[in-house]
Amino acid sequence: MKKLTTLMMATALATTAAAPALADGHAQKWDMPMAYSASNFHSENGVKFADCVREGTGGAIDITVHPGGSLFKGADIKRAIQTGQVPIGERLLSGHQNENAVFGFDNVPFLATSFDDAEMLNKAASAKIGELLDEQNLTVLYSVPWPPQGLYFDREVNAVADMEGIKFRSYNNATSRFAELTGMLPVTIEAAEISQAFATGVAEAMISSGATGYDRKVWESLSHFYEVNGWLPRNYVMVNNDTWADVSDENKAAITACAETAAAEGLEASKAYTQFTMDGLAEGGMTVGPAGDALVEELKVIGETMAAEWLENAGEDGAAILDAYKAMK
Ligand code: PCA
Repeated sequence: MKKLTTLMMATALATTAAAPALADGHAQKWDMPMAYSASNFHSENGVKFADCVREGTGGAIDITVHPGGSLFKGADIKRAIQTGQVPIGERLLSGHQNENAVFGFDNVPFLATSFDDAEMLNKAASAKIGELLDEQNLTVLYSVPWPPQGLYFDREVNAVADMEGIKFRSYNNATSRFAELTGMLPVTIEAAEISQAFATGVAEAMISSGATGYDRKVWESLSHFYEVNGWLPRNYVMVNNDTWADVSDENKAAITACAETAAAEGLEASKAYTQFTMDGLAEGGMTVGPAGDALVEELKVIGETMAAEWLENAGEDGAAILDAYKAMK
């Protein structure tokens, strides 16, 4: 008994010594839900961010990443952070265009089709996005783009007419709208569930990055990936405003520095993952290559319709983002 007490005391002392920054002696545990698979670059980047925060705050803030939609599904993560069910989490912001069309700024077809342009568009939008999210009790820590979006099918497709009646997996309102305009049938499915959806025929096509098709091994069900470079949607890591207000200035500075690193490293990982995952799709047996010129022309017409609809819905805020972006280009 005496031995055990001594051991416990020694452990307590050791713990205190290792974490001198903790005012009350306890680390704050932050659960961080993420929607995409553990092996995805966003999730790996999130784990590195959590490690950086743990180290930078001297152990005061201990973030545990829950990837793959295991704690909350993608669609529920933003609300969970807003309401304080979790202090922090990651979400594809364009999944919330129904709340405010401006949240879909990074999903306007053919507006920003390269990493450089997507970063510029993000610069043009970030102040407004930060303001809108703040009104929803959220503070943005960092955001990272997905690789360019291309079309996946279970068959060869050379024209929009070939898409008629195909069951199309969508991940937000804009991708559902894309399906409607191309004569496909949209069904919204989380990335974590697409392998199953394609295997069972619930879906036969989607628009996404090479990354998501690679992560979910879609070559088991799909045969073609057409590079379209339609847009580069972004994932946002956000913290609840009340949680953030309770963080000391010193720890806020440490977390902000980690967020800057995560934004920069996430961007580089996304770039590197682009070719790597397209090669992976080809190795899996898929036909991978640019969409044909005729198809691209048709997609551009549909893109114009979607861009006009977005601008109408996003109003003055949307127009201001477009103006700022064009001025930078
Ligand atoms: N992957 C995510 C969103 C964009 C992407 O490339 C998905 O398909 O759900």
